[in-house]
Parts: sequence; C-alpha cells; structure tokens
Amino acid sequence: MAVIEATPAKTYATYRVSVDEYVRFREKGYLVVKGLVPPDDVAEMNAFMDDMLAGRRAISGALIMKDLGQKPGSPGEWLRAHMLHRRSPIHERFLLHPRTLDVLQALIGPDLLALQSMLFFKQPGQPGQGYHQDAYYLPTFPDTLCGAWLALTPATRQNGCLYFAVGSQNEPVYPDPRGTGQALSQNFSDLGTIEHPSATDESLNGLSRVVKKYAGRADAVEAEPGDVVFFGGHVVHWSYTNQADFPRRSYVGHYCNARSLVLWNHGEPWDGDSANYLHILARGRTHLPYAQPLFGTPCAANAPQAALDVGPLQPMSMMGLDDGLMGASEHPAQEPEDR
Ligand SMILES: O=C(O)CCC(=O)C(=O)O
Repeated sequence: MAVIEATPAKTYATYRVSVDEYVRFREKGYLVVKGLVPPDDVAEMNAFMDDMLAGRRAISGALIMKDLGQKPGSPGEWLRAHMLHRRSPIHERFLLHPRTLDVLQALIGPDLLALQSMLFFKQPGQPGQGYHQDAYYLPTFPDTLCGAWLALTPATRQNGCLYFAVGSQNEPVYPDPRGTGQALSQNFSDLGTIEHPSATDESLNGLSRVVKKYAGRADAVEAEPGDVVFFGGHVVHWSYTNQADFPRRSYVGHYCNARSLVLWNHGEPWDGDSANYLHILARGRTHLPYAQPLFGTPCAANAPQAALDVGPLQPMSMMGLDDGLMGASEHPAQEPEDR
C-alpha cells in the first residue's frame, strides 16, 4: 500500500493555446510550448531525482530500467522509470500538472484521461529510443493519444533530444506480424507489417522504411528546462545516445481523450471490457469509468467543479434556417408523445 503524503496546493496561470499552435501541432506532428512548467517545479523534480540517484529517497516498487527491458545493477545505470505516478505524489502531481493539461485540453480534449508516465534519467552514454509510434504501444479507441514531454535539463542534439519525422503524423499505425497495433489500422491494402519498432539499429527497425519517405524532414527538437513537447500517437519519433557529459532528463506523460476506450494498463491485467477505470480523469467529464488520483492531486476526478469547467454540453441540431442556410439550433426539448 502506498504511503500517502499531502499534496501541496499550488495555483498556476492558465495557459491558453493559440490557433497558430493548434495548427502547428497538426502540420508538424508536434508542438513545443516554451517555458510551460515554471522553473521552481523543474528544480523540485531535479532535486527529487538527485535524491533518488544518491539513495536519499526510494520509491517502493518503482520499475526502473537500464535499457529497453533490462534491469539496472546500480543507480548509475538508471535510464528510465515507469508509472511512478502510481507510487509517488510528486510524479502524480507532474502527470496532472495544470499547465500541461491546459494545452492537452485544446489539442485532444476537452475531456482528458491521464494514462502513463515515464521519468528519463538518460545519463551520459545511455542509449536513445529508435523509431516508434506511441499508439502502437498504447491503443485508444477512438485513437486520441498524445504525449507531453517535459524537459528537466537542456535537451540538445549532443545529449539525445527528440527527433520527429515531420509528415509521419499522417501515417497509419504500423502493426507487427503478431497483430500488435493492428486494431487501430484496419482495412488498408498496402500497409504491411513492421518488426522491431524502437530498435536503435535502423537496419532492424521496420519503421525505417516509413522514415525514409520523410527524408530531409527530420526535426531535432532541442529544448530548455520547463519546455514541453506535445506529440500525437502516430508521429514517428526517436532519440539518440547521450554523448554529452551531462544527463538529459525528462518527464513524459501520455494522455487520451477521456471518451476513448483504453485497452492498456502497462502490461498489467484489468477486469472487464476496458482499462479506463485504472486511469485518472484529469479534465472534463466522461461516460466511461475512471480512477481517482492515489495521492489526491486536484483534477476532474476529485474536483467536480473542475469537471464542470469545460462548460455545459448543450445538444444542438443542424437545421435549415429561414434564409435557406444551414445553422446550428438548440435541440428542441423532448415533447411528451401525443395520446
Ligand atoms: O525521451 C526519449 O528519448 C524518448 C521518449 C519517447 O519516445 C516517448 O516518450 O514516446
């Protein structure tokens, strides 16, 4: 059972997304919002990571990896930790960071479900992650996945920043021959299958053929601490080995529209038709089940007012107007049937 510490209440100025940012997210497949998370918050997470690495803080049951699927021997080998928001208050708080949710609400909301978190230590010499599409791993129906990648240190070409194949956000999700990813991409004549997504060896990684289509359109996204990079579930992205003598730290959350069905629980089983009841309602409302935050971070799941803030859901009808044009009119109230 997790030890529950009080979550300090903090307020933030709401971030409002511009139309230009909204369009850029779709045109490029990603959007960088500079300085979205305040320096104090970034410093708090970095201090926490320093404490973890020095053994001054431990998170019981934390799943920490050395490389894809490998167990580290010592903190010096820690590459990334998964799903800490289910084990530690600060990681829950950052997954539900109001400024990050403000942006997501405009991009994929208004109703948001928070699904996944990853904390990257990416220390000098540690590998990147090869070409991949996030929705292959984390399918949602309808398909509304979006990542939010918070830079905790400078992210540069040298220490392994993110890269995006601009244009690949319009590609379908490529399934493997065993069927992973297939549910999202059905009824294609020429999609084929791919092997070894995320492999850093480009000759093995089946998405190399997709990246080749966008040759010359790979954007290296360098970032400063506090910048957040948003990207959808289809855009092919990757990173390289950290060749600097300083770490490239980041905290990544994955989210979907809370009205999408989620068939994912980080490899753990779930009961019933979907895993939605295990994921936190961050903003808005949903007809689907959802989880409460374990450490009490304020969000739509535990603050009904936040859920209502997205406004009333007024049913509208598309009607022919008197001037002959089509218009949206309030849906007429249901009359009792004539007898
Ligand atoms: O931070 C990285 O190097 C990779 C992150 C990534 O690919 C993801 O969050 O989907």
